Amino acid sequence: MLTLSSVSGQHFAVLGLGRTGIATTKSLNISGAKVWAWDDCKEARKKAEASGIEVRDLNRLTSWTGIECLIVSPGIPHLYPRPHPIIESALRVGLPLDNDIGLFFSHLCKLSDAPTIIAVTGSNGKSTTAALIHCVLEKAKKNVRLVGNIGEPVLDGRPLTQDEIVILELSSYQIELARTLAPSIAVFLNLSEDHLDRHGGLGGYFAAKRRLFEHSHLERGVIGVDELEGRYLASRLNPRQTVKISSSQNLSNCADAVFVADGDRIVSRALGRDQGPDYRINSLTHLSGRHNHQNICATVAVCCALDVEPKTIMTGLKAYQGLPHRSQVIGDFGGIICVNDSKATNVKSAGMALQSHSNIRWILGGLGKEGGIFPLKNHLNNVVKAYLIGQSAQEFADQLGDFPHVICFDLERAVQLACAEALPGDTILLAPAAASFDQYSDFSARGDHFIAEVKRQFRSVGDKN
Ligand code: UMA
Ligand code: ADP
Repeated sequence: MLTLSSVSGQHFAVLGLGRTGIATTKSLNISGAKVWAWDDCKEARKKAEASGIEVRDLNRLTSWTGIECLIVSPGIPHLYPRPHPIIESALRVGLPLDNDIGLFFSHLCKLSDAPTIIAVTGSNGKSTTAALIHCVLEKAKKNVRLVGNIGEPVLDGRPLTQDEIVILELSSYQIELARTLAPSIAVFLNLSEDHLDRHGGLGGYFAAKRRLFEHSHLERGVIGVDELEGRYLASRLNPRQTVKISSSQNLSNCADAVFVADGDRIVSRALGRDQGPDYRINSLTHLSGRHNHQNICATVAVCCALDVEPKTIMTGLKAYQGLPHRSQVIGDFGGIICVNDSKATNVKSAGMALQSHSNIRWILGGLGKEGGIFPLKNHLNNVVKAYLIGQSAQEFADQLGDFPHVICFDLERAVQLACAEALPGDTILLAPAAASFDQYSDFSARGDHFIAEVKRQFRSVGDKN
């Protein structure tokens, strides 16, 4: 647990007692601050109380006087689609809102010997890129830690040391609410539609991500310029601080990109010319696809900024083990490949998955996002049949029209049917293009369930044979 400077004796309110809220409350408490914490879920409150946290119903507060700030968990809406009532009440009296990320950076800004912070954001590829950077820097024998949206709250963990490099994955929710942001290296991978309800549309979503680059501590911005938003963001930064990366096949979009994926290699360029060294990526079959090449480009750019040798970068890329629930091959069951891409929670990432396999029996659905799966209608060439689950099943079925599909509602039924109908050479792919919260606590619970069902189905087929 991190001890924060300058909060001793202050009084905070914390809303949400999931991973973030628990870690934040404990960190504030050990730093000498008083905390009143609340969660709308009784179970979460009980768990928090059992670990010594002072739970107080913030809905019933008659006055916010004496409270410094309301610390909000990332999953709780503070503005759109409508603010949580406790936040609305705090805003009415002008109470500042902040989060664990803001507290973390505010603490670092007070240290004379702060560690290096690398922050990674983007609509897709954050976790993969953050984990890749971590893997390469470990190979370079740096003292590294990987935290943030990837699952480890930033205020959890051992005390920070000056020689440390913190790789911090940040979601738009986390960036938007943080009152202080001060990474020395920040990465923007890409932007596509996601979380639009929480940001009042694409403009609000992009504005949230941009905040990561709007401060004076930034030494290096690594920017994916394959979309207009990335090119715009790069144009706002000091060119000497900016490293543009591209995995686009359209070179006119990236004439001045410094690291470019051209299929087989990552090329480093300056003034439109190849400068070398090249990074041969065709052997990295565990990081295949244009989307992963974008992640590799970002990793190379960050590690070069930290003066890691090209040879060590390649060693780290080769050693990368992959993360569960992202293009995770569960196995080959008599010629039927099963892939768990539960983290493909939006249209763009599901589209990447559909381009990476053939003869796909596609399991999708959940808590659908604005626009549903309409843009994926152009990516169905590799799909044999769709198996629809979750709240969005009917909406997605309507959008698929006469494309072969079946409404299964739950994952158990979908896996059962897909396994029964699949032929050798087929791929059974979970790439939901939707959030998981209608049926699961999160994407990893959904992915774990998929893996268990696949194994169960093929075991029972094996038993019958
Ligand atoms: N809660 C309320 N009232 C509400 C809504 C929620 O009290 O109206 C309570 C819930 O009962 C629960 C708590 O808030 O007890 C959950 O808070 P949270 O949703 O912020 O979740 P945490 O456990 O704190 O996890 C968060 C991130 N979750 C979200 O952003 C939704 C985790 O990212 C992150 O790993 C963790 O902090 C540590 O930093 C997950 C995620 O899905 C992986 N992120 C999204 C994504 O990647 O797309 C952004
Ligand atoms: P995030 O943390 O941003 O959600 P992940 O690395 O966890 O990203 O990957 C989430 C999903 O997006 C997975 O389905 C993965 O295959 C896909 N993906 C990974 N990198 C990219 C990228 N650069 N562009 C588009 N999709 C990507």
